[in-house]
Amino acid sequence: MNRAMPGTDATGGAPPAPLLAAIRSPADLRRLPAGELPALAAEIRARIIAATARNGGHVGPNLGVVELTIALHRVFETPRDALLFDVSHQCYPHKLLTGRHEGFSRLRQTGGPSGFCNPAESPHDAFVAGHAGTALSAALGIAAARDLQKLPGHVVALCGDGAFTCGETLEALNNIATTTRRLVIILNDNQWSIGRNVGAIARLLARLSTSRAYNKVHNRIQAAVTATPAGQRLHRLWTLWKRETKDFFAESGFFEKFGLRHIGPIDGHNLPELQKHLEFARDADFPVLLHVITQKGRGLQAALDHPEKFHGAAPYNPGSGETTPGRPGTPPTYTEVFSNALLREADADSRVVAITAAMASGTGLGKMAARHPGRFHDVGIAEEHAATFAAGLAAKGARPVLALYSTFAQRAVDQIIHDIALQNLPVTLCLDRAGLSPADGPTHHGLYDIPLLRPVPNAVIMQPADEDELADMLHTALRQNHGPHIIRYPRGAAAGVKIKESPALLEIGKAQLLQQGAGAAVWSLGAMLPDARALAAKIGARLGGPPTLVNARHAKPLDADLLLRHAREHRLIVTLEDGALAGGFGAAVLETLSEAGLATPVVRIGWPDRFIGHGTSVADLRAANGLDPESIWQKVLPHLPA
Ligand SMILES: Cc1ncc(C[n+]2csc(CCOP(=O)(O)OP(=O)(O)O)c2C)c(N)n1
Repeated sequence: MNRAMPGTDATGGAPPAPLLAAIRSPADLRRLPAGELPALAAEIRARIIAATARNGGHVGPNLGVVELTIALHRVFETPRDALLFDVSHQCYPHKLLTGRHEGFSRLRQTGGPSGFCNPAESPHDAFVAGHAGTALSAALGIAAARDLQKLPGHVVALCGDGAFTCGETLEALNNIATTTRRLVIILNDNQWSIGRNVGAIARLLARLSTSRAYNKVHNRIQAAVTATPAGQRLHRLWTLWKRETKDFFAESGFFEKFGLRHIGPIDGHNLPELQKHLEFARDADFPVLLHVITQKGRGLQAALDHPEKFHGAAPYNPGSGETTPGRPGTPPTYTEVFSNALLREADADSRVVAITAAMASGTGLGKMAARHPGRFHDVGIAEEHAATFAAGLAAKGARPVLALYSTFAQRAVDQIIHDIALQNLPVTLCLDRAGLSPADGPTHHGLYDIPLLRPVPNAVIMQPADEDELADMLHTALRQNHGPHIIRYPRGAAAGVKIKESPALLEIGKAQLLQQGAGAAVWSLGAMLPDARALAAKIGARLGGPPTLVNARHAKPLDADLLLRHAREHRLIVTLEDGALAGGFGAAVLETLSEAGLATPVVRIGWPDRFIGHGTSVADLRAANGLDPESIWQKVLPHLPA
């Protein structure tokens, strides 16, 4: 994994990095003279920019924590000490300092290092992460196990300010002081989640970080006192200082009330400062929260100018900041189609309210926020709250649309069951990235939404085969007086069909018969339709006549009438879905046939019962997991009627 691929150099086009090249492990870093560290930081930034410019990735978060990560590895000794990164999208400097710089140009590519932490990749990675808000709970568990076994070692959790909008972070905070005396929490405050951080906690942190203003004012008072004449100027500064200190000391009590010693804010780019404070935290026999102010995107002008775009960027030109344009004629993404379709619905119906959990741009809600700010809510990284909040809105007559990535919706399963479905409330859940997020990998693939939500009474689960159907499904869902209605769609370009002038009302639970044939019936869900068509063509050639082809539209409720008819009229059913097979759409087909006493053979095409890694492309991961066209054909072939 740490070898450069043929045709690429080991640094991926970054300038030479002699200091980094000599660091095989953090022990080498600790031997480096302090005077060399700024040059090392520059080398790390250059490597991050080179790799992300080529492969895409989390640019801003990583450029912001270079000095912080160097200081952490100077003070703590992984793997004896556990260093946990929340989300772990900011772990690139950590990877570069823990023996992974040689393969780093293959970051997020097939065979290269993952963009997130994973103990399977390195013993220096203490815990898997990709979802926000887990670091504190996991760190506390590790600390509790250490205490129980009387083991040596420190535990450090690095959490962004965005992570403090997660319920789980606050739940862990509530437990720390009663669980351990030795835990170091780094609050990496850059004021940004993916977009600007939101809510009262963001405001609280912003006020806390004014202690820098407090310091500045304090210094100016000192200067003014020694200057003459001080007069009014001194008085004005004095008043300001009092206000700042009052706010600061009042707010800093927030973390102290949880039993933590709150230190900071300190400058997260000042290595000696960082090292000094980290040493204090390391040696303390009480839990410490070190509040560190960093600049997201530091060292790349484009990332400083556009923090949201460069939170996680597609491949880009480091000079201009331009991302690589899509091929001309590429259809719009499903996200863009959803964004426009929602706007149309919201324009026509003032009950429509959009909700995001810190993913406004990723889920396409930016236009809604701009056009109907009063009907747009960014609740922070709080999917559970978002779902119950949507239920509350629906209970009082609104038509909430909750836009989440499929993988993050996993957080809200209880709320979808207990707060939405149990009350049959008309909430529309739009699950983007249903299917693979190839470069991000297992933490981000959206493969489990159907199995998680299919057993939920009252839930309707739809998946459009193209962008026109997505608009129809949203239109349809918003016209129901019950719910939840769940619409799932994948990352990336839609099918490229024309979207009708006005969306149509679909019949819930009805499939679309695309082709009546014989021998075998191919039932496809959503964006698997091109694969289903290709498979149907091969089956047709083999059987000497076309098979039946169906666009299922629904994973729940299934069109049982049509399915049972097909099971009786054909000798094989093939199902295709872009989701986990266990409990998925094909499983629903099997259950329906079994309950009707029909034994028609069913071949199910979907993702197997194992976690799927990261890779350069969907095609790579499909090929590696038996979902490429040839593998699909080989699975179906033995079951075709003679
Ligand atoms: C449960 C969950 N919801 C949404 C996301 C998407 N996401 C990834 S990073 C991020 C923002 C994190 O902000 P912060 O913790 O401040 O870290 P920073 O990127 O600023 O370093 C979000 C919302 C996620 N990873 N997990």
